Amino acid sequence: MEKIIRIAVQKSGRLSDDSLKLIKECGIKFYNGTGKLKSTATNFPVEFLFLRDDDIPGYVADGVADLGIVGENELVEKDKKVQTLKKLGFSKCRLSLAIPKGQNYSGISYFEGKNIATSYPKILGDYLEKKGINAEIHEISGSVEIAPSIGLAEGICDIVSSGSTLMMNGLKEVEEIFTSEAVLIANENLEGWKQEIVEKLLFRINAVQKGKSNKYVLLNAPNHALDKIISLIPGMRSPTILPLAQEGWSSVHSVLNEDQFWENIEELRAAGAEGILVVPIEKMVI
Ligand code: PRT
Ligand code: ZN
Repeated sequence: MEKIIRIAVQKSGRLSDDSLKLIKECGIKFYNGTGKLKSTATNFPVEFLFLRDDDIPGYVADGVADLGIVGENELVEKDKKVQTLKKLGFSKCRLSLAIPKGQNYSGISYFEGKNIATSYPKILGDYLEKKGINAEIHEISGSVEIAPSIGLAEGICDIVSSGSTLMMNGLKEVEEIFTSEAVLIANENLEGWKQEIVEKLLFRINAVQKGKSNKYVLLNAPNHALDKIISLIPGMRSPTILPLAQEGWSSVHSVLNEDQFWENIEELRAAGAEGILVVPIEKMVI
């Protein structure tokens, strides 16, 4: 049997595009025809299963899939035994409690004895227990935000991103109880050869992530300012210095974290740097 691992990704929804984008950025090619539930990569030993996100933690825990990409909210709610290998930085959102906007909110004790609609009974139940609040949890699978206006519940606990869904439904966010982003999860008992493939995949994901948070910086500087400028943009090992055609000037090339660039930009200019270019990096291996 050919040695390939299986990754479960969301078929269609808020995780799908970014999951597939990450896989493509890792240089993995596959055919993703509409309606297909399975696809094998052509240049990496991996097969994809396209599933509903709710099913991903269970499939990975059972070993039907070796890896999965899923939101932490879904992962914690499903409470399956899997390992989290990596935070992926996309599909960020929060799980919050919200109440009708006309109500006065006095703090978490507001919810004592109240009825709260949610699709996340476990996360909400754990939170309320930790806070010592007794409330009735009303589990519904969708359109949670309309529950208060139809008299089904006095508050809700749902995923919030921009907050506009809450606003459109006359609700206000009063407590953030959980923050979430997409994560790469794995079965807890991967055989050695599978782990080797997972390591290769993680190596690529790390290179993509590092590339995203770093920039390639090119600038021109008078030679007398080079020491100062090198100290501001030290780069991976050290910057590249190339002489310009104009006497007394050099071109400095370096790699640095985008935040570090913004922090140092004034000092760079004050030191005499000019013609500064900042270029995206596709992959970075250090
Ligand atoms: O069909 P399937 O079961 O696979 O998908 P799904 O409908 O259950 O999930 P989907 O695709 O909507 O979301 C997948 C994951 O994306 C979630 O589990 C979260 O981890 C993450 N995510 C990020 C979000 C949001 N942002 C989000 N805004 N999930 C849902 N929403 C919904 C939320 O439920 C609410 O209705 O968007 C609305 C709020 O958005 P704002 O911007 O108006 O605040
Ligand atoms: Zn779902």
